[in-house]
Amino acid sequence: MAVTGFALVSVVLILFLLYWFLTKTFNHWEKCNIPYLRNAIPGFGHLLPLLTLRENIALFSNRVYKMSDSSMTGFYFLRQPALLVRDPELIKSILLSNFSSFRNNGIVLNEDADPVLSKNPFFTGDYQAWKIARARVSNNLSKLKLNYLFVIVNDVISKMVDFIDKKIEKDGSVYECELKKEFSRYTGEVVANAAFAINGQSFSDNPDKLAFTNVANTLFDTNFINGIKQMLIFFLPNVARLLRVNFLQKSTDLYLRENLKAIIKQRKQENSQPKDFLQFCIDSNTEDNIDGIISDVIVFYLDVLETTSTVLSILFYHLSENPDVQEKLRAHVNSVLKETDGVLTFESLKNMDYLEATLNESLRLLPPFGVLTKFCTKEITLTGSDNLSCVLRPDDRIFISLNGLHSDSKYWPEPHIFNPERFTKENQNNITKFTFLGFGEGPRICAGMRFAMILVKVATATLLSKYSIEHSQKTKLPFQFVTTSFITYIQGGLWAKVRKLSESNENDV
Ligand code: HEM
Ligand SMILES: *[C@@H]1O[C@H](CO)[C@@H](O)[C@H](O)[C@H]1NC(C)=O
Ligand SMILES: *[C@@H]1O[C@H](CO)[C@@H](O)[C@H](O)[C@H]1NC(C)=O
Ligand SMILES: *[C@@H]1O[C@H](CO)[C@@H](O)[C@H](O)[C@H]1NC(C)=O
Ligand SMILES: CC(=O)N[C@H]1CO[C@H](CO)[C@@H](O)[C@@H]1O
Ligand SMILES: CC(=O)N[C@H]1CO[C@H](CO)[C@@H](O)[C@@H]1O
Repeated sequence: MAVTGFALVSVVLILFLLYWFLTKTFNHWEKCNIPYLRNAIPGFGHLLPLLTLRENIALFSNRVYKMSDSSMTGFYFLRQPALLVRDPELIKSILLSNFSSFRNNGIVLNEDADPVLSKNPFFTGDYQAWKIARARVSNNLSKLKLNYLFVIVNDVISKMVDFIDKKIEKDGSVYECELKKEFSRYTGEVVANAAFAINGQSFSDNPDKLAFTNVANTLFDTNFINGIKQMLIFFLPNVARLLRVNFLQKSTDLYLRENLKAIIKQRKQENSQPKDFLQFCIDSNTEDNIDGIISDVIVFYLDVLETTSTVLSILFYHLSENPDVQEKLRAHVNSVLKETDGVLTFESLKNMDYLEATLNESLRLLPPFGVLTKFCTKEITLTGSDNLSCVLRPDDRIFISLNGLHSDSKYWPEPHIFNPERFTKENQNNITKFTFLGFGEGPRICAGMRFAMILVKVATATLLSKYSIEHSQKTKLPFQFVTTSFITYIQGGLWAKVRKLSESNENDV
């Protein structure tokens, strides 16, 4: 009897202690006097919809953003206090003026499980490691090098034009296509040509099983397994470390490695040094640093292939739905091209400011990364414009919702309307600083922004001067976001019809 009583008391005590442990941090925001989300679940905080893949981090942050009006909203990331920051002044402080308190992105990959990806500046945790990784990318995308890459990009887009022409010929007068898939051919081939020095077979309907294009597509597959992997890496990094979960599939890693080794060897034997991204990486690494070369190349691969094709698909979707903007943009592009006798040059891209405005407006409406996550790295007191004030300590997490900011009518009149005029020179002063974060801001702003703009401008200028992009009924509305990825993907894809402009139109150039 006494023994059972003792056991019972012990169990109750243990449960009590467990409950206390799992919830003891949950009074943090109350104590700080910051508005916060209610109903935190012991041990999980507010992450349950994310852990069960019902919502991704971007949708979650957007929902929290829309719940209140205050400069910050607290919630619990598992047991850890986390803060969604809404106030542009505070965002400026985090991304720029007080960067030293927020040096780390919230996602750090494990070096053992992901030897290559962990060297990507985006995923490096340690400040020194980040600085080195960042310098490498920046150096290797210097202006001179972009000039060389432009030649490759231009060559790839002409292959895409041939490809589309064939499709249009075969299908009759229009080619109806899923835009993300089509632009992955373009970005995939740029990566294959510029970084792997191979024909990626991206513009083939029947690529070899081992062609670059097939292997590349395994990486960002939005299947359930990848969803679980990303979820573990982002939200339960300790579990991910224990299980040695890797972001880059082993087979993809192996394929990339083998190919690169073979190409590097061949270049050495033939003593050839073409001006492409791979050669920049070879030149700036020491002889035997194959891991360094590979990781540099793969930074390029990830960011170019997936992000830029997503951005292009979103941009072209908006153009297909907004024929008046498309007409204006085409006229703008044609007038710039006219100055160089219809030939697209590296220099002429600089003059396509309306094209850049259209890109930014498209990024505003549907940013490929819907959220920025940061770790506090040094204690700091944040005070919002509404006088809310809170002390952040190292390891507290910060979230900035791009979707939330970009669709807030406080900063963007009629936020759901696609209107590139917002970003033109005349109107740029209307934009509240730090409310447009399509590329991020501050020291960790997208390291590939200039190259991304080149990729987008070359594709858009070339395609708009040859085709009209029209509405397709195949896009499923209203948008349902894919929840198994942190990148913005729309269920069922973004569709459009591509029609060749009549010769007379083309001659207007
Ligand atoms: C239009 C396409 C692109 C968009 C919208 C985009 C957007 C972004 C955003 C929002 C970030 C995070 C900034 C932050 O954490 O504050 C980022 C980081 C980064 N991006 Fe891009 N990106 C694009 C294309 C590219 C390309 C083509 C490259 C490389 C060639 C690239 C390389 C990087 C790198 C290395 C980082 C990490 C920077 C750091 O943490 O220091 N991006 N990008
Ligand atoms: C587009 O956004 C980028 C990043 O914020 C900025 O540097 C650039 O000036 C913008 N361009 C236009 C035309 O608004
Ligand atoms: C914040 O505090 C300052 C000084 O204490 C005061 O002047 C200001 O009106 C307050 N602002 C708000 C929004 O309460
Ligand atoms: C920018 O502000 C000016 C003056 O306040 C206004 O006339 C104009 O319509 C605004 N432009 C946009 C795109 O909101
Ligand atoms: C707490 C803190 O360091 N705040 C600084 C953030 O940045 C602003 C602007 O540069 C400084 O004035 C603050 O002192
Ligand atoms: C990609 C790669 O970029 N590698 C080199 C870039 O430039 C730096 C020099 O700043 C080299 O050290 C990198 O290896």
